[in-house]
Amino acid sequence: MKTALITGITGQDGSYLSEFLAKKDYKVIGMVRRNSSVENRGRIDNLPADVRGKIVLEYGDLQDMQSMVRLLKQYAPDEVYNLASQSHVKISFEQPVLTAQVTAIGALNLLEAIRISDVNCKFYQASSSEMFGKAEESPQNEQTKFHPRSPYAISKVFAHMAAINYRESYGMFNACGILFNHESPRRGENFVTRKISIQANRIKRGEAKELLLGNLDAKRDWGFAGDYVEAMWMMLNHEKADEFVIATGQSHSVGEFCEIAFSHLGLNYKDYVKSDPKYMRPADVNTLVGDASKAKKELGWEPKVSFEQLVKLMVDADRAKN
Ligand code: NAP
Ligand code: F7E
Repeated sequence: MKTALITGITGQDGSYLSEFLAKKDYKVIGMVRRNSSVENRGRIDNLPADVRGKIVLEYGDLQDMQSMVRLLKQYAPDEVYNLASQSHVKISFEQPVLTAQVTAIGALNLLEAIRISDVNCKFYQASSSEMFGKAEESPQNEQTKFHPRSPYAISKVFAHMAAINYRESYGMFNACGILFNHESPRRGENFVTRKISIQANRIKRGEAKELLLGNLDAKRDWGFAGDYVEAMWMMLNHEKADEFVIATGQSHSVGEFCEIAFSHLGLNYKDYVKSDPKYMRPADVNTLVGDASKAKKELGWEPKVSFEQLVKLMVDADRAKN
């Protein structure tokens, strides 16, 4: 039985990856940070009992290297997935230093913890399409130049380059997945897709009258999180540590997401969606679209859920919750 250590296990991807690995008969060690309530463990605690039974939660923090050395020594994991981060782009403008401490230095702390503990493990870094930012070419692939547009994206570039540097310097098996936006019914409620799927349902039920959003013209390459965590595992089980873009190859605007979500509920989004400067960013990324042909060729990875299916499954999941 293999052992995997996941940071950020309580997040969207952490829950899907845990489920995926548990079904492959891994023992999953999830690092959780101390919180005044344990409610943020809902995504893990709601997993089926046979899956939950293979997951052990342990306290630790990306800002506390000692806690990670302890876990690495205690469990000697075969694979380490670094999914933890301050992952909200707009909030990174409000907390730039904290974002850098967690998302950039936190990743370096973990790489150092692995190096110091001398554990023979493979390492996955959750890199992001936000690193391309104001992209100079379209679609973006592994060779596209980075032009990060937020404290979050800058931090991800640092962590990405640190993982590559530790591979080149110390021979560590460090793989970086440059993942484009991926969503699900477990997506955090302040990311745009989930905000739309929740509020469209509230409007349908007569509990709300409008949906306030920021930039409706921003375009993203949105896929399903369940498809994307499989790519993480494939990268660590590939013959060589490398970088891979993971994306659908299709880009849609926030407005298009609204259109499908509302029409799925028999509503016209134009009657409800309004733009509010509060949700605008000091610098936004206008359009991103990924070219995942390397992942397809070398890993055999392909997305399974289409954009329209994704929007509808998120709206349906939030409808079923009430
Ligand atoms: P998420 O839902 O925001 O989850 C982030 C996780 O990081 C949570 O478990 C959070 O714990 C944990 N965390 C935050 N600060 C921490 C710290 N100091 N120490 C330890 N854990 C900490 O993010 P996600 O959508 O699952 O994304 C997973 C990773 O992929 C992130 O690194 C994200 O930046 C990156 N990424 C995401 C996407 C996407 O579209 N989803 C695309 C590309 C890259 P709490 O529950 O306690 O807050
Ligand atoms: O915004 C626009 C917003 O916050 C998408 C993270 O997982 O994916 C995510 O980052 C777009 C942006 O995701 C609202 O301006 C309009 O252009 O859902 P988002 P993101 O910023 O793309 C990348 C790949 C990551 O790595 C990140 O961790 O939608 N938008 N109105 C809005 N966005 C939000 N959140 N809220 C709005 O009201």
